[in-house]
Amino acid sequence: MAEDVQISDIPSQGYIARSTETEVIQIIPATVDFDPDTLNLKAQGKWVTVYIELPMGHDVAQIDISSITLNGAAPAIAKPTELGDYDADEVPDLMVKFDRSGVQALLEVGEEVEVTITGKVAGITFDGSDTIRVIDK
Ligand SMILES: [Ca+2]
Ligand SMILES: [Ca+2]
Repeated sequence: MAEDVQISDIPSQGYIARSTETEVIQIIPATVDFDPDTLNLKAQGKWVTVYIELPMGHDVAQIDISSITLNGAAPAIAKPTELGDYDADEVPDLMVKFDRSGVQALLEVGEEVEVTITGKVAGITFDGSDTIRVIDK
């Protein structure tokens, strides 16, 4: 497993360095909120929603929508997206949507299911995850 190593001398950039066996990759740790918090695999719906926040020094407006995937597989939908501050914490966020059935196909029932969002902002990879509940009834 790759380990996350904090680089303490550049905290304002909010980078972490992730070491693999062959290289060190610069990753921006994103804050991700997957909505809904409880996903019912039986429920009908068109989309699920994800809000992405980046650490200071990175601009969510520069996120390349086409680079965003959920669990490395489901691509974000090109439209609609929205820049805003949905949780009113003064950190700008980007809302993206994913095809609901495509996401549901990737997830299994569980009380704590991790959903990971990765993508690129200004050419640099970011990732972040949220924990949701997945039910099937
Ligand atoms: Ca959530
Ligand atoms: Ca926010």
